[in-house]
Amino acid sequence: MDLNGFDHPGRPGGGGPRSVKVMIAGGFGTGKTTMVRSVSDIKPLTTEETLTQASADVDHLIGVADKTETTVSLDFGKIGLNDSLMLYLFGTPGQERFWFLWNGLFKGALGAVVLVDTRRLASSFRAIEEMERQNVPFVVALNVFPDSKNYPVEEIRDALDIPEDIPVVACDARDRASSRDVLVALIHHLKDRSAAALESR
Ligand SMILES: Nc1nc2c(ncn2[C@@H]2O[C@H](COP(=O)(O)OP(=O)(O)OP(=O)(O)O)[C@@H](O)[C@H]2O)c(=O)[nH]1
Ligand SMILES: [Mg+2]
Repeated sequence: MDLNGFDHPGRPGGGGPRSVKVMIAGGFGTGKTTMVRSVSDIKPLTTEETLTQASADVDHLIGVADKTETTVSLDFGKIGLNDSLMLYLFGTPGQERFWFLWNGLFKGALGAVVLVDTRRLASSFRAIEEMERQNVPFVVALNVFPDSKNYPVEEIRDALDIPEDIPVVACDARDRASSRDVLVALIHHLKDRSAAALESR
């Protein structure tokens, strides 16, 4: 795959794939764990606990009523996009009570995927704010559920209040190829940003 130079080994002395830490973020129940599971080359580490009835009110289960588990710490997986680029994937917890973990989790991350469920757009507002606050470049991935409406991308962009240059792509987080395409879109976005930064020097 041609990632336009982003995938060249960056370590002094070369050799071995370049490793990049990528966050899989987004609101509660948007499909973060599903994406890490579907795309990882290794059996992912997940930290899921049973969703208790007590949290049903605060977790806004509309659209994900059959959800039984939630991430309490992180998901971890990895995927080699080609011989020279290895992505280490860190899925964040979605429940508000675990958001305090986000600060530490983002350390050293080069970029992020923010998963969005268009039936519950607001659940991902906080994740987008956090990317901006922590200055982490990101792409938005719309995880399409059977009853998701097909909104024009511009409407989604307006609703999420994100600028033109942030890619918005649709995906099915359960599908490996689709999830992989999202990661490739992120790498292209990172490459475009670093090229633009070099030009403006
Ligand atoms: N139909 C459909 N269902 C999905 C898709 N992605 C995830 N699901 C289901 O939606 C639910 C939520 O998925 P999770 O992967 O647990 O979501 P999460 O973002 O990790 O959730 P938290 O860790 O609790 O924030 C699960 O029941 C999945 O089986 C999808 O693309 N399509
Ligand atoms: Mg999860």
